[in-house]
Amino acid sequence: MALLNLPDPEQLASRILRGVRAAVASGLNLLDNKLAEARSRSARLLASLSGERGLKDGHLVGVTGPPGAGKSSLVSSMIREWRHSGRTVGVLAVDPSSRPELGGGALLGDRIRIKNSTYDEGLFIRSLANRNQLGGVATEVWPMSWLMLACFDVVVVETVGVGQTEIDIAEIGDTICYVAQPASGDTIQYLKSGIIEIPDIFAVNKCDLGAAARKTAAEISRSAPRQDRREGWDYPVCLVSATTNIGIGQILEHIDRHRSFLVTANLLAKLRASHQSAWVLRLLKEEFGTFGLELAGGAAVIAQRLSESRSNQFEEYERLRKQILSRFKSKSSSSTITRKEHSNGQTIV
Ligand SMILES: Nc1nc2c(ncn2[C@@H]2O[C@H](COP(=O)(O)OP(=O)(O)OP(=O)(O)O)[C@@H](O)[C@H]2O)c(=O)[nH]1
Ligand SMILES: [Mg+2]
Repeated sequence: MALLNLPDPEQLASRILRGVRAAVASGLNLLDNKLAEARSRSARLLASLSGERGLKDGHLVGVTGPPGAGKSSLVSSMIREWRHSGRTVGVLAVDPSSRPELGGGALLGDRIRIKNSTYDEGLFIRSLANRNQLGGVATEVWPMSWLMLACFDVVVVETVGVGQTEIDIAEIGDTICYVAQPASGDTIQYLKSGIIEIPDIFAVNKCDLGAAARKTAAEISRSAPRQDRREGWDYPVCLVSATTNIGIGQILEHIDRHRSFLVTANLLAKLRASHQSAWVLRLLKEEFGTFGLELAGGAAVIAQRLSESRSNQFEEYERLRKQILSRFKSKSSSSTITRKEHSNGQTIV
């Protein structure tokens, strides 16, 4: 019965590509559905969407940083500017459900919603409770952001930086923006950790507070040089204030400049393809475990196959899934035969 309620993926894709908001919402629900049939339809949906926009359009921006740094306020201000310039925006706000002060609900998007309260066709916000950590944020969020990329010019994923999620966001976004809280222990911790390697742009928010913000910006600028620095990119550190609207234009310029940098350096398509492969692997592992991956040749072989695949990776995911399932079946039927032989006494000497 449940299958009857699942949408036809190809029809849904064409409605999403036309920007029908109800279709976007229904697509996100499908991606969120863990039933086997829903997963298969999700892969078909993503494959249909990818065909149109591929690996080159839109901009996927990850915004991360410590709790209360002003990520949502900053995203709100950025949305206003983007909408002014006529760009459409989709937002996924990931809320760790373990934060009791937020009542465990999905509330991060609320501040954005309140600030941009007038109804706007060109803005779509979805709050996600980070329901479980199985597979991390990226497994759930990446396909959703991919779907939104099919119909919005800019897609923002906001996550609270709590260790692993920062690593996860690096596997989702084209451009990662870290929002720092002035004079905060979190930022110092951050600078000391290897996570400093992840962001492309640093925004020290609340610069209306004065010296504390300038000091934090200087600390970030002075911090250890990145080992994996991308040649040609300058990792800007800027002072902004979301509430008084200082530096918003500047941060948007950096965000656009980073995208142009990726395109010019021929990195955007590669980055997205590697994010896709990582997601396919994670999903297969979540669904079938290490044993399942072994049935398809093991993680290294699958990663190789995905990187060499000329076809769409979502279709490749479907093929791998079917391959693993059929090998599961043949394994279990061959073990049944062995048991029968034993019970017949034929193999017992
Ligand atoms: N003074 C000042 N306060 C700010 C600024 N930006 C945000 N705030 C305040 O900082 C607090 C947290 O802002 P949020 O935008 O909810 O921060 P967040 O990082 O999204 O918080 P979480 O999602 O809960 O982690 C709020 O009280 C904001 O009003 C700013 O530029 N200056
Ligand atoms: Mg927030």
